[in-house]
Amino acid sequence: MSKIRFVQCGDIHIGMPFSSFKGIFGLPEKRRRHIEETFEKIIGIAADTKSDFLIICGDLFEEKYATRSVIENMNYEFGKVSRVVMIPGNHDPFNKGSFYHRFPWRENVFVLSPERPFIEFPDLSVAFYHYNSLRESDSLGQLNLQKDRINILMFHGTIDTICTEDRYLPVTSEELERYGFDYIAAGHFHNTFLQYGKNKTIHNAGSPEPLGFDEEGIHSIITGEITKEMGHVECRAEKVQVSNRFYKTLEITTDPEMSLNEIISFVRQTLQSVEGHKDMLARILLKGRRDPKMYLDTLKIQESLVGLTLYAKVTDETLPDFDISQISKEQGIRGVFVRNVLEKMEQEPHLSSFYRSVMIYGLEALSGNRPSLTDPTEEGGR
Ligand SMILES: [Mn+2]
Repeated sequence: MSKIRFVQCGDIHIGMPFSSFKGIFGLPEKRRRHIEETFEKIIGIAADTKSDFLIICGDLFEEKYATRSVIENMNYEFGKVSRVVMIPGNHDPFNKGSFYHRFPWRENVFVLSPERPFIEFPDLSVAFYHYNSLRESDSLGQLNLQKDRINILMFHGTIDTICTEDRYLPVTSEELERYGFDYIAAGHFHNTFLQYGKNKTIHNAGSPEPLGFDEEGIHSIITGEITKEMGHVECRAEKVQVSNRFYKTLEITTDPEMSLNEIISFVRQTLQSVEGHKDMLARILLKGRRDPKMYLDTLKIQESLVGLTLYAKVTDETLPDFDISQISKEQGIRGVFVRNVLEKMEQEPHLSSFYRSVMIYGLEALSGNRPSLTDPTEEGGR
């Protein structure tokens, strides 16, 4: 009988620049420290649970940004666990001169790559294979898996996703499961999924420290146990949360009767009602209607939130509450504009929602405010 205990993670992205926060003093550095803290917590879990393996499925660090001293810290931390098996990802590829290639990793650290696409540990009856490298060398056809061993396949890439901009090494779950591996440890997707695929063998840990507003909610790693006896496999895998920090988008609806200070206190209350708000990175979208004469000072709102969250960005998406019928009777340019748009709406009723936007944005421009359209998005790329 063979039995192993393990911790699986991936997509930690140590050294991430957090360029979307670059205008905010100290925040990118703070977020990088958060990632390192989370990495150290994972090491702690692997050590405390006496796991035989820490399995890291790519994107452990940012090859472009990670410094040698950060890599040295990681290598030191690896000394606290039994064995580490890791594969490169698209953010830390195995190139000549890359840290995977040239760094003198400790003896208990094993990097799978085109130079070493598989490794066996006869003492525990386990073997690890690297899908990406085996595919590169066209040798998936000659695996010859030993049935009495626990066979684990490691993979970094996109599974079963056809329509996405981010298609790094796309494969189907069928293809991954075709070779008869007992457990498939995947990375690249930043969300967690367990027991995926027809045979339920595919497990993706996700990013343990969430990295942006496209990764909202609580993130995890996987801890598990695999037992194999007479060819029969028993596998237990579960999600474990390692970081309390989370990203969240909050939509807050204002109405035209509210003063700026009332909006501020409403936003503060909403933030404080979120559990764990001190660990939150919040994106606050102000929606609804507002008094067209009021200047909605988003910076003032933002400043009022300091200390309530790790980060808060306020975006004004409200629409001014214009009295259209009143304005249509005016003599000046506003009156002419509104009368023209109303006439268009009547002629082309199927375009009425379009003309309604024309009306609102036009009136806002005429009242001297710059119509606020939405923000450019946060940094992407898994
Ligand atoms: Mn990644």
